[in-house]
Amino acid sequence: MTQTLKAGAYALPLDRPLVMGVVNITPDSFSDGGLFLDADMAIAQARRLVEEGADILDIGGESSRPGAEPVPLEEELRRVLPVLKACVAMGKPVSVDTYKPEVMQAAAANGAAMLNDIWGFRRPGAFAAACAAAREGLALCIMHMQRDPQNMQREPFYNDVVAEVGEFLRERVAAFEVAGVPASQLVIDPGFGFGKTVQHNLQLLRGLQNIAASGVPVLAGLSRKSTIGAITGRPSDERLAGSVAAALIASQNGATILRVHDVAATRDVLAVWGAVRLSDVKIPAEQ
Ligand code: HH2
Repeated sequence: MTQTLKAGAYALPLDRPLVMGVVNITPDSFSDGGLFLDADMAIAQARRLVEEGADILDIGGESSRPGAEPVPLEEELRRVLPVLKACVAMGKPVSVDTYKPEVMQAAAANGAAMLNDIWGFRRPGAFAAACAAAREGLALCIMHMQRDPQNMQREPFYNDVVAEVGEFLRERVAAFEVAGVPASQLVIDPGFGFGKTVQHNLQLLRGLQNIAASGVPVLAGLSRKSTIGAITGRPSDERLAGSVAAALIASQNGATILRVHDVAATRDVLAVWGAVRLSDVKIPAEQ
């Protein structure tokens, strides 16, 4: 039977990787900062991503790039809520990227299908807010981060990054299960680039199967990140090919949700992989 992720009104089948399109309503995100700060621009971008085939939208009002400044609650709500409402009306599940319990609450009340927390719901009040949202049917994405966005890239250290990140995620899943949230509403994410060196990110990508072995769906976010830049030598707006390569490898190694800025290209790459992997894919008649 196909595994599904329960996310708000949606039951998302996980028999093929899902593409999560990113909309950052921020002035300072590392790859698209300032492009969609205006609500109308953000909504237009979300519509574009849906047209390109996004299965899920992920909207965020605070950048988490290394050294980013926290955004006051009122400002985050002001950025996120109008865009959330418009995206919900597009008929796709919408995830809200936040660590603030008040934003989680507002997201649940305004139709979000998922909460995505780079802190793994460890900030004060976040776990309780996430459990309450899960009782209303929302999915929760638990991400691993070493330290915090201010300090995370100052000499990250692990004895065994795959084992330690896997252990952290298993513990968080267990905590939610004890609190009554079923694994069918949970997603785990190793947090590429969050308190990790390029080597750590590569080890995690190589060892992703170990993290996926827990059976909880894995989300991977490598799109345009500095690891792709370090490998290719390219600035963030020229990392498309590197990013889709990383998304493909993540899928092959067990990721079922790919968080990306470039939806169309990612879908094409995954379609080719799916056609090779699955014998029952319907290919249009040859031209
Ligand atoms: N990466 C970013 C933000 N949120 N959430 C999850 N679950 N996984 C990720 O890898 C992840 C995330 C950073 O990317 P982006 O949103 O493009 O940049 P910024 O944080 O600067 O807005």
